Amino acid sequence: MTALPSHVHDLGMPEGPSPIDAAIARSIEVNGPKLTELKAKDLKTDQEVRWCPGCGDYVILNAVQSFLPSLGIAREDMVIVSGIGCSSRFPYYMNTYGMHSIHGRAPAIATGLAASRPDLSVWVVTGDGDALSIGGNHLIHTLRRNVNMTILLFNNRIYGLTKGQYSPTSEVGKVTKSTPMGSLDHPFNPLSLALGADATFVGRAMDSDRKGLTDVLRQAAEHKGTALVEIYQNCNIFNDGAFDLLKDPATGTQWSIPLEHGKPLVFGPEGAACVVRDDFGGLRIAETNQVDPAEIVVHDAHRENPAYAFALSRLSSQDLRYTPMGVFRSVQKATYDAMMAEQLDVARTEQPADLDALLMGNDNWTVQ
Ligand SMILES: Cc1ncc(C[n+]2csc(CCOP(=O)(O)OP(=O)(O)O)c2C)c(N)n1
Ligand code: SF4
Ligand SMILES: [Mg+2]
Repeated sequence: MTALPSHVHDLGMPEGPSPIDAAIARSIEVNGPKLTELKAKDLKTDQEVRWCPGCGDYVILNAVQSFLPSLGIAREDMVIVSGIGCSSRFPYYMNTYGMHSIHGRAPAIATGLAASRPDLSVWVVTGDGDALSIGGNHLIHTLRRNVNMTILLFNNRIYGLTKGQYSPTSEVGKVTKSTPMGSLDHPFNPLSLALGADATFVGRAMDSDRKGLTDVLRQAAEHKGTALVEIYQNCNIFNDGAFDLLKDPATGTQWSIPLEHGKPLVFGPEGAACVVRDDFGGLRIAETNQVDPAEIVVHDAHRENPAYAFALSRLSSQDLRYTPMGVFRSVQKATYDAMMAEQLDVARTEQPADLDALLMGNDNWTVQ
């Protein structure tokens, strides 16, 4: 195998301050520390919020506005890029920089921004249609490149903005305006998809669970590289109650598996159920009193091999039974933006700039 050139990182731990530290340092340098003392109200805008009353997007907006100030980043150093959809109206309601961009292209636009302005805290807000239908290709390539940004994927399992067509996360058999006899498509599991692209940070949270959502957001924000957070979001107009099985206190504890790094995967009323390894390298659910405690899997979000996190993502079925919630995977790998900056430094310092030579290239002919 050819050795990497000296200016290219191998896949070890990235060096230097985290993006948040860099953004804070710059913000303090430019604005002084006082401007970073934000409150949730400082992040609200004067825009009329156009979501339907009762939409899950409101609670996510509130959670994000309450949480972001704790990062200590100035408003002008935060950017929220979205695509198209109800969820993608998010930047209007955040008093930060932002861009309501093109359908499915938010990760591409955010990639350009994050790569050229590593001092910024870059966030993408997208929906299940925006991210996984028209934007599927952009999403997977951003994840594999590990560009430094946090992607919030609001999954309501429906196209909300266009009034209720089925989406790539709708269940098989879903009856909608565009599938009057029931959807025939097998849905994407967004986290399995992301892990298949070797995403370095993958998490899942519920819109109405302020504590759980904030906890995942914090870990995602601190991550160096692309963090994907799937947020189950209720669309009370076109897909109401989609996540009630997990939200209802009577059933939620039975079917949700809380993920905490270093803790055994025991869940359900009185810890009656647990996660153990199956015979084929995957995971399966067992009754806690039927297995040796040593067999119970201890959650390790930092495992380098994505196979474990992938197996976790496959525990849940379309009907949401056995749904892990929390951080599935959080590993460090060199980021695209840092490596690109290094290449640019090398190009600037080691190779004299010669525009004519660049335009002519190495191979050219004169046609007579
Ligand atoms: C190029 C293009 N194709 C299709 C549309 C129509 N369209 C707008 S939003 C949307 C899907 C939105 O679904 P999702 O991303 O799940 O967002 P939600 O409204 O559910 O939050 C579609 C198909 C469009 N605006 N532009
Ligand atoms: S259509 Fe659904 S997702 Fe869109 S604003 Fe209304 S409730 Fe929210
Ligand atoms: Mg949607």
